[in-house]
Amino acid sequence: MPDTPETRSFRLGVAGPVGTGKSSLIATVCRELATELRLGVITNDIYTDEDARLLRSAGVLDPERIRAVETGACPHTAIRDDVTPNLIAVEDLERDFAPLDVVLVESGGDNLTATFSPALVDAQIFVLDVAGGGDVARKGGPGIARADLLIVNKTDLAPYVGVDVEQMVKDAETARDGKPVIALSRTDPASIALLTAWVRSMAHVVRTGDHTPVDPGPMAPHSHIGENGEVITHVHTH
Ligand SMILES: Nc1nc2c(ncn2[C@@H]2O[C@H](COP(=O)(O)OP(=O)(O)O)[C@@H](O)[C@H]2O)c(=O)[nH]1
Ligand SMILES: [Mg+2]
Repeated sequence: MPDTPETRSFRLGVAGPVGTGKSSLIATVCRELATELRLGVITNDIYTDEDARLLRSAGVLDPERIRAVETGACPHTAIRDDVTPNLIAVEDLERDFAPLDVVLVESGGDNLTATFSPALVDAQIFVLDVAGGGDVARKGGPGIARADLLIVNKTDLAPYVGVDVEQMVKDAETARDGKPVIALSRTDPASIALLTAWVRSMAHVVRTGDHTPVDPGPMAPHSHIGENGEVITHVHTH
């Protein structure tokens, strides 16, 4: 079924390394915006539907609006190179719950440099956390430098891991040429309000056709451990 203005949602990717808080951020967005915007969620997991189950059990959205794509050994392939299973999942969700305003797509998150193809999402958030170290933002990479929004998450943990949040945000802003950075914690309502305001305004810009999806760029060469324990090393050329 072709996209029509009635069924096409704002597709928002959420990428970033494992454990930085992508699922939690999606749960927060659902909790805050589910009465205002019609939402759906797609998760990408390697072999399971763990993230989808976690989000369903959070009780922030009708469980039927949360679906999982199982990606196999190389989860970023499903958000960059062969986005077909994800596109089908998004379009199915859009059709089953038409009309949806926003579909959030969570990446499998195996790699610091994995980002979404603009063929799959209209805009993307890249999530770092303070526990990953204050210098991560300075190191850059396509998601950090060019995602539409960068989140420095779990700021409540900063005192315990010796990270200066203000400095980390400054470093990130320098790496991003002025594109937005939000220091976020699920315990800080003011930071959550900044996040929801960004989602709301991006949904509006996408709906009015004033946004062109941008590819943050190819990821660095990297290796994985395959299903049978073998090491797979490869590059993505686009
Ligand atoms: N202290 C703190 N922990 C958080 C926050 N957000 C998420 N977490 C925790 O970080 C861990 C990983 O979160 P999750 O959302 O599963 O990360 P994902 O792998 O990126 O999806 C979980 O134990 C969450 O409870 C936060 O703002 N503050
Ligand atoms: Mg997750």
